[in-house]
Amino acid sequence: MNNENQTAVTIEHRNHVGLVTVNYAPVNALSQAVRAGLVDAIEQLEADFNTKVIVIRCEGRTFIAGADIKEFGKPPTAPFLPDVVNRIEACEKPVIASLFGTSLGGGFEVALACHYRVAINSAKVGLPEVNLGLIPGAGGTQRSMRLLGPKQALDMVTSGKHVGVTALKDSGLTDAIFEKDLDKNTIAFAEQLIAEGKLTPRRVGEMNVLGDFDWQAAKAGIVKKARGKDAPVVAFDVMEKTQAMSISDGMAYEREQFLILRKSEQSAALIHAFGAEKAASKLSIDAKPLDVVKVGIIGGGNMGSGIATAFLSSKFSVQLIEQTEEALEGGLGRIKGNFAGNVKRGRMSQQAADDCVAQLNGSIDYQTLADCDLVIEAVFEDIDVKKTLFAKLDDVCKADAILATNTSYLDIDEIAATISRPQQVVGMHFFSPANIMKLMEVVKADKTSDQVVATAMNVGKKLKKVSVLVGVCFGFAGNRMYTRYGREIQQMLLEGATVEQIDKAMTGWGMAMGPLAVQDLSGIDIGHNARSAQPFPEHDQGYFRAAATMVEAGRLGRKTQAGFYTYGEDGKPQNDPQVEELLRAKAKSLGITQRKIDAEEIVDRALFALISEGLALMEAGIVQRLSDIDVIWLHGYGFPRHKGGPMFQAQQLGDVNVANSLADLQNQFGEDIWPITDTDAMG
Ligand code: T1G
Repeated sequence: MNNENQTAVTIEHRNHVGLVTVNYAPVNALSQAVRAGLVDAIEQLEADFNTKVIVIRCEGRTFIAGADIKEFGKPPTAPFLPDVVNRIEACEKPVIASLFGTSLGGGFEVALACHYRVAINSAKVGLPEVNLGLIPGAGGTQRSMRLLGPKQALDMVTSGKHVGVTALKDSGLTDAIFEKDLDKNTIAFAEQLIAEGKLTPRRVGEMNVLGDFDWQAAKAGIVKKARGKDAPVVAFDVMEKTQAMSISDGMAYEREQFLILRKSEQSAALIHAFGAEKAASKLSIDAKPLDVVKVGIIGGGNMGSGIATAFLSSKFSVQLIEQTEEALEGGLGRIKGNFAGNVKRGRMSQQAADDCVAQLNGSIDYQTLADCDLVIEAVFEDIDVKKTLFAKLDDVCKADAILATNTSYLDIDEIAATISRPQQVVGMHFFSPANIMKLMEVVKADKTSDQVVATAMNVGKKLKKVSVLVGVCFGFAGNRMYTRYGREIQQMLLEGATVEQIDKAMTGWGMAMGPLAVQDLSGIDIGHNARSAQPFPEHDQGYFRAAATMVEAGRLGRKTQAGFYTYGEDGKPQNDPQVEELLRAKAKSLGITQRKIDAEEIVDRALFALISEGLALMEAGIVQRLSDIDVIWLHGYGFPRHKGGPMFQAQQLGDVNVANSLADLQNQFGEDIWPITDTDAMG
């Protein structure tokens, strides 16, 4: 063994049990040192006369969590993982995997190659490769269908879900599940094998795939769920094609398909998304977060009650404030309703819901906020209303309380400037429904202290949100880009693209919903009323004038059964010729000549609007990194994860192509609409 292998994988002897320990922080990923160390350890112990049974166990927080993502993109180095797992399986002495934490991907493949698996009851296993645009590349498809059966294996491989070992008990995954003392119990299990003379290896690779499984019936559901992602469909094809093959032929075909996906743009995008999320959680400041236990939430409307639900679900205690007893009752009712919904949908037990609701209190008296560590306001979007409210908070809240606003657009610097402790003010911008949507923008205002920023980010982590740090500007990062995107869509409507064409082009490209269907859902009048507070920019003919036309015609969206679409009794959107007529007339009145616009132009312009605004945000220092923008779009706006995010798309095109395309758009539509954006940030 060389030095690194020696520390990553070590051997100890406990009587006749050989203990192989992987110790490679943070998650025991299968780096070259771990792979080589495992092979060396198995070979040494196999040759060791005294050793009868071998245990593979890990130090730290988890059993092996998969291939080492840091090695992706680098030339592969021997020993390759398929050879490592095959070497473990081929071992002439029984090998036991001792599972805890999350045994994922290559880590689960190692476990499947062992002859026995024992686990602590909280352990989870999974084949999450599809989340990285891949399929298992070291026998995961092959051994899972042999051991767990095709149905369970297909479900795990194509969904990437982590599954608890207790849920897989009946499928024969584990030979023992322990409630505590994993190491002690694993060694006892090994000693029992020795005592019972069970010293022949049981190889999953030598099993046949059992059951008369209807593969074709399963396919349609997998293709539908994949929603444009290639990997789950490839996984299905691999498993279906290889089910009757030998393990070596099956693994060869699996590896071939794995290597093709390794080079795909989807995989690059998904791996980028994983890294971008990890990077977004990192701060360049070094401040210790404050403890937050009790949280005040002002406003029990949809947003406030969603935020309260999120906090209660993460075991915070919540004090809800409303203006009247009636409104308070309504807010408390909405929160309790969210928990009842969770119980009904099987997301949590009645007891767990009751425990969360027990931490909820409400009042119309602001004094009850005096002992809150954090207060978040989610009241009406009006700067004067918010200033008055912050003045009250300044009076009643304890000195180190963090005072947060959930505003989507307003100037937090202006709000903070009106109170005596602007360093305590921060934006915590949740997305609706706040108890479901993963994204939270943490908005650092001019005077916000580092400690307050660190605390808000830490709270986001506890809420299991994806938190991204942004700076103050109109709409912060997400909504500012969303406005630019929406504006471009609106202009294309006036230029002659139809509602259906736009939505189809964008969903066909991968967006979760068409932008116009989204407008209908949220109510066209909401944005329109907010925008109408200012005069529409004269120079910008596209500026949300299509939306204004709909509102003027009383077409406010789903709530009036008519918006960009008309909604029948069944609630399904239908195209309405009246809409085209209204838009044609509007275009004519603005002197816009309508023309045919194809799907490619729609997607290009929508995407370049996002890219252009994203680059501007980076230049203005509103975001810390370009990849933070991708995280915001993946988690707040339904951007397809397998496309990585708007800035990943830009990077795929390259800075020269992006600069050229932006220059073309500027020539066509003018500098006011397509201002010069610097592509330097793309590096
Ligand atoms: N490789 C390298 N580093 C990893 C890693 C990995 N696989 N997984 C996590 N990390 C780092 C992560 O960047 C972070 O680093 C730290 O560990 C803690 O992570 C051939 C193709 C394991 C459930 O997809 O799902 O095997 O930021 O903050 O919430 O078939 O990380 O501290 O510097 O997320 O407790 C399959 C992905 C690979 C697992 C832990 N495996 N990871 O969650 O902590 S493909 C995965 C996770 C494969 C074979 C193939 C989670 C976690 P830093 P964390 P966490």
